[in-house]
Amino acid sequence: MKKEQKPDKFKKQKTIVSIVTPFGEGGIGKIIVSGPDALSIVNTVFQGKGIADLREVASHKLYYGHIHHRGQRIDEVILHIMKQRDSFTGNDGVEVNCHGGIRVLMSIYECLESTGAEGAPWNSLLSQSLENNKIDIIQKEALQEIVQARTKLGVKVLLDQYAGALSAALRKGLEITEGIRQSLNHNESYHNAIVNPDPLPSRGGSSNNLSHPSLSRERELDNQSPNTIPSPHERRPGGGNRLDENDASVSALADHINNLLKTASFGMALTTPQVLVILGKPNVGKSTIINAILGEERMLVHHEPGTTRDYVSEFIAVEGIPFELVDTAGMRNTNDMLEAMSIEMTQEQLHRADKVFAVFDNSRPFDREDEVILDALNSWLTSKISGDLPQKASTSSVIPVINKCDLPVKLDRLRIETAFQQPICSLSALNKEGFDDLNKRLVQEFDTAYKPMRPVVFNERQYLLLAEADVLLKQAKECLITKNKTSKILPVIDKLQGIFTACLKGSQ
Ligand SMILES: Nc1nc2c(ncn2[C@@H]2O[C@H](COP(=O)(O)OP(=O)(O)OP(=O)(O)O)[C@@H](O)[C@H]2O)c(=O)[nH]1
Ligand SMILES: [Mg+2]
Repeated sequence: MKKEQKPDKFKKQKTIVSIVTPFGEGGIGKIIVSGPDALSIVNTVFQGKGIADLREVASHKLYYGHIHHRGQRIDEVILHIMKQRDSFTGNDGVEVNCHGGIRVLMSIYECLESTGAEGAPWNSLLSQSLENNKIDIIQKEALQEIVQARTKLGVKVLLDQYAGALSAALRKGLEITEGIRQSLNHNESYHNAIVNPDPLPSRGGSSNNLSHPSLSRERELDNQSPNTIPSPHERRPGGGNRLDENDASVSALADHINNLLKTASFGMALTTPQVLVILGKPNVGKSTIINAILGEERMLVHHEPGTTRDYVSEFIAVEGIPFELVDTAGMRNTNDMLEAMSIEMTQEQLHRADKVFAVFDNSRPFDREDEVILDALNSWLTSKISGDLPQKASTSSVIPVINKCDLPVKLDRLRIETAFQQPICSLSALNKEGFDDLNKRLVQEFDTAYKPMRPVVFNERQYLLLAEADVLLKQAKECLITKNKTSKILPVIDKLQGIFTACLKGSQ
Protein backbone atom coordinates (compact mmCIF):
# COMPACT_ATOMS: atom_id res chain seq x y z
CA MET A 1 0.00 0.00 0.00
CA LYS A 2 1.38 3.34 -1.03
CA LYS A 3 1.51 6.08 1.55
CA GLU A 4 -1.42 8.45 1.51
CA GLN A 5 -0.38 11.85 0.15
CA LYS A 6 -1.17 14.57 2.61
CA PRO A 7 -1.19 18.22 1.59
CA ASP A 8 1.92 19.95 2.81
CA LYS A 9 0.58 22.58 5.22
CA PHE A 10 3.76 24.61 4.94
CA LYS A 11 3.82 24.64 1.16
CA LYS A 12 2.11 27.80 -0.06
CA GLN A 13 -0.57 27.06 -2.64
CA LYS A 14 -0.55 28.93 -5.93
CA THR A 15 -3.01 31.69 -6.61
CA ILE A 16 -4.86 30.82 -9.79
CA VAL A 17 -7.19 32.69 -12.13
CA SER A 18 -9.90 30.84 -14.08
CA ILE A 19 -12.64 31.85 -16.47
CA VAL A 20 -15.59 29.83 -15.18
CA THR A 21 -18.35 30.83 -17.61
CA PRO A 22 -18.29 29.53 -21.21
CA PHE A 23 -16.88 31.72 -23.97
CA GLY A 24 -19.55 33.37 -26.04
CA GLU A 25 -22.02 36.23 -25.95
CA GLY A 26 -23.87 36.55 -22.67
CA GLY A 27 -25.14 39.04 -20.13
CA ILE A 28 -22.47 38.15 -17.65
CA GLY A 29 -19.06 36.49 -17.50
CA LYS A 30 -17.33 35.21 -14.40
CA ILE A 31 -13.68 34.90 -13.48
CA ILE A 32 -12.47 33.44 -10.19
CA VAL A 33 -9.16 34.23 -8.53
CA SER A 34 -8.33 31.75 -5.78
CA GLY A 35 -5.31 31.30 -3.56
CA PRO A 36 -3.42 32.97 -0.73
CA ASP A 37 -2.74 36.13 -2.79
CA ALA A 38 -6.20 36.41 -4.39
CA LEU A 39 -7.25 39.49 -2.45
CA SER A 40 -4.02 41.42 -2.93
CA ILE A 41 -3.84 40.59 -6.66
CA VAL A 42 -7.39 41.78 -7.36
CA ASN A 43 -6.83 44.74 -5.04
CA THR A 44 -4.03 45.96 -7.36
CA VAL A 45 -6.39 46.30 -10.35
CA PHE A 46 -9.75 47.11 -8.68
CA GLN A 47 -11.11 50.55 -7.98
CA GLY A 48 -14.32 50.69 -5.98
CA LYS A 49 -16.09 53.63 -4.46
CA GLY A 50 -15.13 53.92 -0.81
CA ILE A 51 -13.02 50.74 -0.84
CA ALA A 52 -9.42 51.44 0.03
CA ASP A 53 -8.18 47.88 0.42
CA LEU A 54 -9.98 44.66 -0.53
CA ARG A 55 -8.01 42.73 2.09
CA GLU A 56 -9.85 44.67 4.78
CA VAL A 57 -13.42 44.19 3.54
CA ALA A 58 -16.00 41.77 4.95
CA SER A 59 -16.31 38.29 3.45
CA HIS A 60 -19.31 37.03 1.48
CA LYS A 61 -20.36 40.47 0.33
CA LEU A 62 -20.58 42.09 -3.11
CA TYR A 63 -18.45 45.12 -4.08
CA TYR A 64 -19.11 47.35 -7.07
CA GLY A 65 -16.31 49.00 -9.02
CA HIS A 66 -14.04 48.86 -12.09
CA ILE A 67 -11.00 46.87 -13.21
CA HIS A 68 -8.17 49.11 -14.40
CA HIS A 69 -5.04 48.00 -16.16
CA ARG A 70 -2.08 50.14 -17.23
CA GLY A 71 -4.12 53.30 -16.74
CA GLN A 72 -7.10 52.01 -18.73
CA ARG A 73 -10.55 51.12 -17.46
CA ILE A 74 -11.27 47.58 -18.66
CA ASP A 75 -14.79 46.84 -17.38
CA GLU A 76 -17.39 47.54 -14.78
CA VAL A 77 -17.51 44.64 -12.31
CA ILE A 78 -19.14 43.30 -9.17
CA LEU A 79 -16.75 41.39 -6.92
CA HIS A 80 -17.81 38.66 -4.57
CA ILE A 81 -15.24 38.27 -1.81
CA MET A 82 -14.91 34.85 -0.15
CA LYS A 83 -12.39 34.64 2.63
CA GLN A 84 -10.51 31.43 3.25
CA ARG A 85 -12.48 30.12 6.23
CA ASP A 86 -15.74 29.56 4.36
CA SER A 87 -14.80 29.52 0.71
CA PHE A 88 -15.38 26.49 -1.55
CA THR A 89 -11.68 26.04 -2.27
CA GLY A 90 -10.44 26.59 1.27
CA ASN A 91 -8.44 29.56 -0.04
CA ASP A 92 -9.21 33.25 -0.25
CA GLY A 93 -11.26 33.76 -3.39
CA VAL A 94 -12.60 36.62 -5.48
CA GLU A 95 -15.35 36.16 -8.05
CA VAL A 96 -15.10 38.87 -10.68
CA ASN A 97 -18.50 39.29 -12.34
CA CYS A 98 -18.00 41.26 -15.53
CA HIS A 99 -19.83 41.68 -18.84
CA GLY A 100 -20.04 38.53 -20.93
CA GLY A 101 -18.19 38.09 -24.21
CA ILE A 102 -14.76 36.82 -25.15
CA ARG A 103 -13.02 40.22 -25.38
CA VAL A 104 -13.95 41.50 -21.90
CA LEU A 105 -13.27 38.15 -20.24
CA MET A 106 -9.89 37.76 -21.92
CA SER A 107 -8.82 41.33 -21.05
CA ILE A 108 -9.59 40.86 -17.34
CA TYR A 109 -8.04 37.37 -17.35
CA GLU A 110 -4.82 38.66 -18.95
CA CYS A 111 -4.74 41.62 -16.56
CA LEU A 112 -5.00 39.31 -13.52
CA GLU A 113 -2.40 36.95 -14.97
CA SER A 114 0.04 39.81 -15.44
CA THR A 115 -0.62 40.89 -11.86
CA GLY A 116 0.58 37.56 -10.45
CA ALA A 117 -2.18 34.94 -10.70
CA GLU A 118 -1.46 31.76 -12.61
CA GLY A 119 -3.92 31.02 -15.44
CA ALA A 120 -5.67 27.69 -14.95
CA PRO A 121 -8.75 25.81 -16.19
CA TRP A 122 -11.91 26.03 -14.04
CA ASN A 123 -11.48 22.55 -12.62
CA SER A 124 -8.23 23.62 -10.94
CA LEU A 125 -10.56 25.24 -8.41
CA LEU A 126 -11.86 21.75 -7.64
CA SER A 127 -8.27 20.56 -7.19
CA GLN A 128 -7.65 23.33 -4.64
CA SER A 129 -10.81 22.33 -2.80
CA LEU A 130 -9.64 18.69 -2.79
CA GLU A 131 -6.16 19.63 -1.57
CA ASN A 132 -7.70 21.59 1.29
CA ASN A 133 -10.00 18.68 2.22
CA LYS A 134 -13.11 20.67 1.43
CA ILE A 135 -14.31 17.86 -0.85
CA ASP A 136 -13.13 14.31 -1.50
CA ILE A 137 -12.17 12.94 -4.89
CA ILE A 138 -15.59 11.39 -5.52
CA GLN A 139 -17.23 14.77 -4.98
CA LYS A 140 -14.67 16.34 -7.32
CA GLU A 141 -15.40 13.73 -9.97
CA ALA A 142 -19.15 14.30 -9.52
CA LEU A 143 -18.77 18.05 -10.03
CA GLN A 144 -16.69 17.49 -13.16
CA GLU A 145 -19.37 15.17 -14.54
CA ILE A 146 -22.34 17.42 -13.65
CA VAL A 147 -21.28 20.03 -16.20
CA GLN A 148 -21.21 17.35 -18.91
CA ALA A 149 -24.41 15.54 -17.87
CA ARG A 150 -26.77 14.92 -20.77
CA THR A 151 -29.97 14.14 -18.89
CA LYS A 152 -31.86 15.46 -15.86
CA LEU A 153 -31.56 12.04 -14.24
CA GLY A 154 -27.78 12.26 -14.72
CA VAL A 155 -27.69 15.63 -12.95
CA LYS A 156 -29.88 14.33 -10.11
CA VAL A 157 -27.73 11.26 -9.48
CA LEU A 158 -24.46 13.20 -9.73
CA LEU A 159 -25.69 15.97 -7.41
CA ASP A 160 -26.43 13.27 -4.83
CA GLN A 161 -22.91 11.87 -5.21
CA TYR A 162 -21.53 15.41 -4.86
CA ALA A 163 -23.62 15.72 -1.69
CA GLY A 164 -21.79 12.64 -0.40
CA ALA A 165 -23.98 9.56 -1.09
CA LEU A 166 -21.16 7.36 -2.46
CA SER A 167 -18.56 8.87 -0.12
CA ALA A 168 -20.71 7.96 2.91
CA ALA A 169 -21.06 4.38 1.61
CA LEU A 170 -17.26 4.12 1.33
CA ARG A 171 -16.73 5.61 4.76
CA LYS A 172 -19.10 2.92 6.03
CA GLY A 173 -16.77 0.38 4.37
CA LEU A 174 -13.84 1.95 6.21
CA GLU A 175 -15.74 1.83 9.48
CA ILE A 176 -16.59 -1.87 9.08
CA THR A 177 -12.97 -2.77 8.21
CA GLU A 178 -11.76 -0.81 11.24
CA GLY A 179 -14.22 -2.77 13.40
CA ILE A 180 -12.89 -6.05 12.04
CA ARG A 181 -9.30 -4.92 12.65
CA GLN A 182 -10.04 -4.00 16.26
CA SER A 183 -11.84 -7.27 16.82
CA LEU A 184 -8.98 -9.28 15.28
CA ASN A 185 -6.41 -7.42 17.35
CA HIS A 186 -8.47 -8.03 20.46
CA ASN A 187 -8.74 -11.70 19.52
CA GLU A 188 -5.01 -11.87 19.00
CA SER A 189 -4.35 -10.29 22.39
CA TYR A 190 -6.73 -12.80 23.98
CA HIS A 191 -4.94 -15.62 22.20
CA ASN A 192 -1.56 -14.25 23.34
CA ALA A 193 -2.86 -14.09 26.89
CA ILE A 194 -3.80 -17.79 26.73
CA VAL A 195 -0.59 -18.92 25.04
CA ASN A 196 1.68 -16.67 27.07
CA PRO A 197 0.00 -15.24 30.16
CA ASP A 198 3.09 -13.12 30.90
CA PRO A 199 3.88 -11.50 27.56
CA LEU A 200 7.45 -10.65 26.73
CA PRO A 201 8.17 -6.94 26.42
CA SER A 202 9.41 -7.50 22.84
CA ARG A 203 5.82 -8.28 21.76
CA GLY A 204 4.80 -4.73 22.29
CA GLY A 205 2.88 -5.49 25.46
CA SER A 206 -0.33 -3.59 24.76
CA SER A 207 -3.49 -5.66 24.71
CA ASN A 208 -5.28 -2.79 23.03
CA ASN A 209 -2.89 -2.45 20.16
CA LEU A 210 -4.97 -1.09 17.27
CA SER A 211 -2.02 -0.31 15.03
CA HIS A 212 -1.40 -2.07 11.72
CA PRO A 213 -0.10 -5.63 12.10
CA SER A 214 3.62 -6.01 11.77
CA LEU A 215 5.11 -8.76 9.66
CA SER A 216 6.79 -10.28 12.69
CA ARG A 217 3.49 -10.56 14.50
CA GLU A 218 1.99 -12.24 11.45
CA ARG A 219 4.84 -14.74 11.31
CA GLU A 220 4.56 -15.31 15.02
CA LEU A 221 0.88 -16.22 14.74
CA ASP A 222 1.39 -18.38 11.66
CA ASN A 223 4.02 -20.42 13.50
CA GLN A 224 1.72 -21.25 16.39
CA SER A 225 0.66 -24.82 16.77
CA PRO A 226 -2.88 -25.17 15.32
CA ASN A 227 -4.21 -26.28 18.71
CA THR A 228 -3.21 -23.06 20.45
CA ILE A 229 -5.04 -20.66 18.04
CA PRO A 230 -8.63 -19.98 19.08
CA SER A 231 -10.96 -21.60 16.58
CA PRO A 232 -13.57 -19.44 14.85
CA HIS A 233 -16.15 -20.89 17.22
CA GLU A 234 -14.25 -20.44 20.44
CA ARG A 235 -16.15 -18.25 22.91
CA ARG A 236 -14.41 -15.11 24.04
CA PRO A 237 -14.29 -14.20 27.73
CA GLY A 238 -17.24 -11.82 27.55
CA GLY A 239 -19.47 -14.60 26.23
CA GLY A 240 -19.62 -13.35 22.60
CA ASN A 241 -17.86 -14.91 19.68
CA ARG A 242 -15.58 -12.40 17.95
CA LEU A 243 -14.72 -14.62 15.01
CA ASP A 244 -18.39 -15.19 14.30
CA GLU A 245 -18.85 -11.44 14.55
CA ASN A 246 -16.02 -11.00 12.06
CA ASP A 247 -17.64 -13.52 9.73
CA ALA A 248 -20.81 -11.48 9.88
CA SER A 249 -18.94 -8.19 9.38
CA VAL A 250 -17.00 -9.51 6.37
CA SER A 251 -20.21 -10.87 4.85
CA ALA A 252 -22.02 -7.58 5.48
CA LEU A 253 -19.13 -5.67 3.90
CA ALA A 254 -19.05 -8.04 0.91
CA ASP A 255 -22.79 -7.43 0.37
CA HIS A 256 -22.27 -3.69 0.77
CA ILE A 257 -19.53 -3.65 -1.90
CA ASN A 258 -21.49 -5.95 -4.15
CA ASN A 259 -24.48 -3.65 -4.01
CA LEU A 260 -22.26 -0.70 -4.88
CA LEU A 261 -20.73 -2.57 -7.83
CA LYS A 262 -24.21 -3.34 -9.12
CA THR A 263 -24.91 0.39 -9.47
CA ALA A 264 -21.92 0.88 -11.78
CA SER A 265 -23.54 -0.01 -15.10
CA PHE A 266 -26.29 2.55 -14.35
CA GLY A 267 -23.90 5.24 -13.08
CA MET A 268 -21.42 4.80 -15.90
CA ALA A 269 -24.20 4.77 -18.52
CA LEU A 270 -25.25 8.19 -17.17
CA THR A 271 -21.78 9.70 -17.47
CA THR A 272 -20.67 7.96 -20.69
CA PRO A 273 -23.45 7.65 -23.26
CA GLN A 274 -23.62 4.14 -24.65
CA VAL A 275 -23.07 3.74 -28.38
CA LEU A 276 -26.19 2.17 -29.86
CA VAL A 277 -25.67 0.98 -33.44
CA ILE A 278 -28.54 0.04 -35.72
CA LEU A 279 -27.58 -2.84 -37.95
CA GLY A 280 -29.41 -4.68 -40.73
CA LYS A 281 -29.29 -5.54 -44.39
CA PRO A 282 -30.18 -2.74 -46.85
CA ASN A 283 -33.75 -1.46 -46.90
CA VAL A 284 -35.00 -3.08 -43.65
CA GLY A 285 -36.03 0.37 -42.40
CA LYS A 286 -33.05 1.33 -40.18
CA SER A 287 -33.19 5.04 -41.01
CA THR A 288 -36.99 5.06 -40.65
CA ILE A 289 -36.61 3.54 -37.16
CA ILE A 290 -34.10 6.24 -36.19
CA ASN A 291 -36.38 8.99 -37.50
CA ALA A 292 -39.27 7.54 -35.48
CA ILE A 293 -37.10 7.49 -32.34
CA LEU A 294 -35.90 11.05 -32.90
CA GLY A 295 -39.39 12.25 -33.81
CA GLU A 296 -38.08 14.07 -36.89
CA GLU A 297 -37.06 13.29 -40.45
CA ARG A 298 -33.36 13.41 -39.64
CA MET A 299 -32.17 10.48 -41.82
CA LEU A 300 -32.70 10.09 -45.53
CA VAL A 301 -35.20 7.30 -46.21
CA HIS A 302 -35.77 5.77 -49.62
CA HIS A 303 -37.44 2.69 -51.11
CA GLU A 304 -34.20 1.77 -52.97
CA PRO A 305 -31.67 -0.25 -50.93
CA GLY A 306 -28.31 1.41 -50.24
CA THR A 307 -29.71 4.82 -49.27
CA THR A 308 -27.53 5.38 -46.20
CA ARG A 309 -23.87 5.53 -47.23
CA ASP A 310 -22.21 7.38 -44.39
CA TYR A 311 -22.93 6.65 -40.75
CA VAL A 312 -24.90 9.35 -38.93
CA SER A 313 -25.17 9.67 -35.16
CA GLU A 314 -27.46 11.59 -32.78
CA PHE A 315 -27.77 11.70 -29.01
CA ILE A 316 -31.01 10.47 -27.49
CA ALA A 317 -32.21 9.86 -23.94
CA VAL A 318 -34.44 6.97 -22.95
CA GLU A 319 -35.86 7.28 -19.44
CA GLY A 320 -32.95 9.52 -18.50
CA ILE A 321 -30.25 7.23 -19.92
CA PRO A 322 -28.25 8.87 -22.73
CA PHE A 323 -27.33 6.96 -25.88
CA GLU A 324 -25.44 7.84 -29.02
CA LEU A 325 -27.68 6.38 -31.70
CA VAL A 326 -25.81 5.48 -34.90
CA ASP A 327 -27.47 4.82 -38.27
CA THR A 328 -25.35 2.70 -40.59
CA ALA A 329 -25.28 1.62 -44.19
CA GLY A 330 -27.00 -1.73 -44.74
CA MET A 331 -24.51 -4.61 -44.63
CA ARG A 332 -24.27 -7.20 -47.41
CA ASN A 333 -21.63 -8.76 -49.65
CA THR A 334 -21.12 -6.44 -52.60
CA ASN A 335 -18.76 -5.70 -55.50
CA ASP A 336 -19.71 -2.03 -55.58
CA MET A 337 -16.69 -0.01 -54.37
CA LEU A 338 -18.65 2.82 -52.75
CA GLU A 339 -21.03 0.42 -51.02
CA ALA A 340 -18.07 -1.68 -49.83
CA MET A 341 -16.55 1.45 -48.27
CA SER A 342 -19.84 2.24 -46.51
CA ILE A 343 -19.99 -1.29 -45.17
CA GLU A 344 -16.44 -0.96 -43.84
CA MET A 345 -17.61 2.15 -42.00
CA THR A 346 -20.52 0.16 -40.59
CA GLN A 347 -18.01 -2.42 -39.31
CA GLU A 348 -16.04 0.37 -37.62
CA GLN A 349 -19.18 1.65 -35.91
CA LEU A 350 -20.11 -1.85 -34.85
CA HIS A 351 -16.67 -2.19 -33.33
CA ARG A 352 -17.32 0.72 -30.96
CA ALA A 353 -20.91 -0.26 -30.18
CA ASP A 354 -22.10 -0.96 -26.63
CA LYS A 355 -25.53 -2.05 -27.81
CA VAL A 356 -26.97 -3.08 -31.17
CA PHE A 357 -30.44 -3.09 -32.70
CA ALA A 358 -30.32 -6.02 -35.14
CA VAL A 359 -33.07 -5.26 -37.65
CA PHE A 360 -34.86 -7.76 -39.92
CA ASP A 361 -37.61 -7.18 -42.47
CA ASN A 362 -40.95 -8.85 -41.77
CA SER A 363 -42.02 -8.51 -45.43
CA ARG A 364 -39.09 -10.44 -46.95
CA PRO A 365 -37.89 -14.01 -46.41
CA PHE A 366 -34.76 -14.59 -44.32
CA ASP A 367 -31.87 -14.68 -46.79
CA ARG A 368 -28.09 -14.69 -47.28
CA GLU A 369 -27.92 -10.96 -46.47
CA ASP A 370 -29.52 -11.58 -43.07
CA GLU A 371 -26.94 -14.32 -42.50
CA VAL A 372 -24.20 -11.68 -43.06
CA ILE A 373 -25.77 -9.66 -40.22
CA LEU A 374 -25.83 -12.67 -37.88
CA ASP A 375 -22.16 -13.44 -38.67
CA ALA A 376 -21.14 -9.82 -38.02
CA LEU A 377 -22.99 -9.85 -34.69
CA ASN A 378 -21.38 -13.10 -33.63
CA SER A 379 -17.88 -11.81 -34.26
CA TRP A 380 -18.76 -8.54 -32.48
CA LEU A 381 -20.00 -10.42 -29.42
CA THR A 382 -16.90 -12.63 -29.34
CA SER A 383 -14.62 -9.60 -29.46
CA LYS A 384 -16.60 -7.63 -26.85
CA ILE A 385 -17.76 -10.21 -24.36
CA SER A 386 -14.59 -10.17 -22.29
CA GLY A 387 -13.38 -7.16 -20.30
CA ASP A 388 -13.33 -5.89 -16.75
CA LEU A 389 -15.85 -3.10 -16.97
CA PRO A 390 -19.56 -3.39 -16.21
CA GLN A 391 -20.58 -2.23 -19.70
CA LYS A 392 -18.90 -5.16 -21.44
CA ALA A 393 -21.15 -6.67 -24.08
CA SER A 394 -23.36 -9.62 -23.33
CA THR A 395 -25.97 -11.41 -25.42
CA SER A 396 -28.53 -8.98 -24.03
CA SER A 397 -26.55 -6.14 -25.63
CA VAL A 398 -28.12 -7.15 -28.94
CA ILE A 399 -31.81 -6.37 -29.27
CA PRO A 400 -33.41 -8.25 -32.17
CA VAL A 401 -36.00 -6.17 -34.02
CA ILE A 402 -38.43 -7.19 -36.74
CA ASN A 403 -39.60 -4.14 -38.66
CA LYS A 404 -42.40 -3.61 -41.19
CA CYS A 405 -44.83 -5.65 -39.09
CA ASP A 406 -47.65 -3.74 -40.79
CA LEU A 407 -46.91 -5.74 -43.97
CA PRO A 408 -47.81 -9.43 -44.60
CA VAL A 409 -45.37 -11.87 -42.94
CA LYS A 410 -42.75 -13.47 -45.18
CA LEU A 411 -39.91 -13.67 -42.65
CA ASP A 412 -39.25 -16.94 -40.80
CA ARG A 413 -39.61 -15.53 -37.26
CA LEU A 414 -38.50 -18.79 -35.70
CA ARG A 415 -35.16 -18.45 -37.48
CA ILE A 416 -34.58 -15.10 -35.69
CA GLU A 417 -35.83 -16.44 -32.35
CA THR A 418 -33.45 -19.40 -32.57
CA ALA A 419 -30.52 -17.15 -33.48
CA PHE A 420 -31.02 -14.74 -30.55
CA GLN A 421 -32.71 -16.85 -27.86
CA GLN A 422 -34.50 -13.82 -26.48
CA PRO A 423 -37.76 -11.93 -27.07
CA ILE A 424 -38.01 -9.98 -30.30
CA CYS A 425 -39.26 -6.41 -30.62
CA SER A 426 -41.89 -6.09 -33.33
CA LEU A 427 -42.06 -2.68 -34.98
CA SER A 428 -43.77 -0.76 -37.67
CA ALA A 429 -41.46 2.20 -38.00
CA LEU A 430 -43.72 3.60 -40.68
CA ASN A 431 -46.71 3.65 -38.32
CA LYS A 432 -44.51 4.42 -35.26
CA GLU A 433 -45.73 1.29 -33.48
CA GLY A 434 -43.84 -0.92 -31.02
CA PHE A 435 -41.41 1.72 -29.72
CA ASP A 436 -42.53 1.56 -26.07
CA ASP A 437 -41.40 -2.05 -25.95
CA LEU A 438 -38.14 -1.18 -27.73
CA ASN A 439 -37.38 1.60 -25.21
CA LYS A 440 -38.12 -0.68 -22.26
CA ARG A 441 -35.72 -3.28 -23.63
CA LEU A 442 -33.05 -0.66 -24.07
CA VAL A 443 -33.03 0.44 -20.42
CA GLN A 444 -34.27 -2.73 -18.67
CA GLU A 445 -30.86 -3.38 -17.08
CA PHE A 446 -30.79 0.08 -15.45
CA ASP A 447 -32.49 1.18 -12.28
CA THR A 448 -34.16 4.22 -13.79
CA ALA A 449 -36.54 4.49 -10.78
CA TYR A 450 -33.70 6.10 -8.84
CA LYS A 451 -34.33 6.88 -5.16
CA PRO A 452 -32.75 10.11 -3.85
CA MET A 453 -29.34 9.94 -2.15
CA ARG A 454 -28.61 6.40 -3.30
CA PRO A 455 -24.87 5.79 -3.64
CA VAL A 456 -23.97 5.20 -7.29
CA VAL A 457 -20.60 4.26 -8.76
CA PHE A 458 -20.18 6.47 -11.81
CA ASN A 459 -16.72 6.05 -13.25
CA GLU A 460 -14.14 3.44 -14.20
CA ARG A 461 -11.70 4.40 -11.43
CA GLN A 462 -14.27 3.84 -8.70
CA TYR A 463 -15.49 0.63 -10.32
CA LEU A 464 -12.04 -0.93 -10.68
CA LEU A 465 -11.11 -0.13 -7.08
CA LEU A 466 -14.32 -1.62 -5.75
CA ALA A 467 -13.91 -4.68 -7.96
CA GLU A 468 -10.50 -5.12 -6.30
CA ALA A 469 -12.16 -4.79 -2.87
CA ASP A 470 -14.65 -7.46 -3.90
CA VAL A 471 -11.80 -9.89 -4.69
CA LEU A 472 -10.12 -9.09 -1.35
CA LEU A 473 -13.34 -9.72 0.55
CA LYS A 474 -13.57 -13.17 -1.01
CA GLN A 475 -10.03 -13.77 0.29
CA ALA A 476 -11.03 -12.50 3.74
CA LYS A 477 -13.99 -14.90 3.80
CA GLU A 478 -11.65 -17.77 2.90
CA CYS A 479 -9.33 -16.78 5.74
CA LEU A 480 -12.18 -16.86 8.22
CA ILE A 481 -13.54 -20.18 6.98
CA THR A 482 -10.09 -21.82 7.11
CA LYS A 483 -9.24 -22.23 10.78
CA ASN A 484 -5.82 -21.14 12.03
CA LYS A 485 -5.44 -18.49 9.31
CA THR A 486 -6.72 -15.59 11.42
CA SER A 487 -3.46 -13.70 11.06
CA LYS A 488 -3.70 -13.81 7.29
CA ILE A 489 -6.81 -11.68 7.33
CA LEU A 490 -5.09 -8.62 8.82
CA PRO A 491 -3.05 -7.78 5.69
CA VAL A 492 -6.24 -8.22 3.64
CA ILE A 493 -8.03 -5.77 5.92
CA ASP A 494 -5.08 -3.39 5.48
CA LYS A 495 -5.43 -3.58 1.71
CA LEU A 496 -9.19 -3.05 1.90
CA GLN A 497 -8.72 0.08 3.97
CA GLY A 498 -6.16 1.26 1.41
CA ILE A 499 -8.69 0.75 -1.37
CA PHE A 500 -11.50 2.64 0.38
CA THR A 501 -9.10 5.46 1.20
CA ALA A 502 -7.89 5.51 -2.41
CA CYS A 503 -11.48 5.67 -3.59
CA LEU A 504 -12.13 8.69 -1.37
CA LYS A 505 -8.79 10.45 -1.58
CA GLY A 506 -7.33 9.32 -4.88
CA SER A 507 -4.12 7.65 -3.78
CA GLN A 508 -3.27 4.21 -2.55
N1 LIG B 1 -44.48 -0.69 -44.73
C1 LIG B 1 -43.42 -0.28 -44.10
N2 LIG B 1 -42.41 0.31 -44.76
C2 LIG B 1 -41.33 0.72 -44.09
C3 LIG B 1 -41.22 0.58 -42.68
N3 LIG B 1 -40.03 1.06 -42.28
C4 LIG B 1 -39.41 1.52 -43.39
N4 LIG B 1 -40.20 1.31 -44.50
C5 LIG B 1 -39.89 1.64 -45.88
O1 LIG B 1 -38.76 0.87 -46.29
C6 LIG B 1 -37.96 1.60 -47.19
C7 LIG B 1 -36.50 1.62 -46.71
O2 LIG B 1 -36.45 2.37 -45.52
P1 LIG B 1 -35.07 2.94 -44.94
O3 LIG B 1 -35.38 3.49 -43.60
O4 LIG B 1 -34.44 3.84 -45.94
O5 LIG B 1 -34.25 1.61 -44.83
P2 LIG B 1 -32.69 1.44 -44.45
O6 LIG B 1 -32.59 0.15 -43.75
O7 LIG B 1 -32.20 2.64 -43.78
O8 LIG B 1 -32.05 1.31 -45.88
P3 LIG B 1 -30.50 1.53 -46.31
O9 LIG B 1 -30.08 2.85 -45.79
O10 LIG B 1 -30.59 1.49 -47.79
O11 LIG B 1 -29.74 0.40 -45.77
C8 LIG B 1 -38.60 2.98 -47.28
O12 LIG B 1 -39.41 3.02 -48.44
C9 LIG B 1 -39.44 3.09 -46.03
O13 LIG B 1 -40.55 3.94 -46.17
C10 LIG B 1 -42.32 -0.04 -41.98
O14 LIG B 1 -42.34 -0.21 -40.76
N5 LIG B 1 -43.37 -0.44 -42.75
MG1 LIG C 1 -30.72 4.01 -44.22
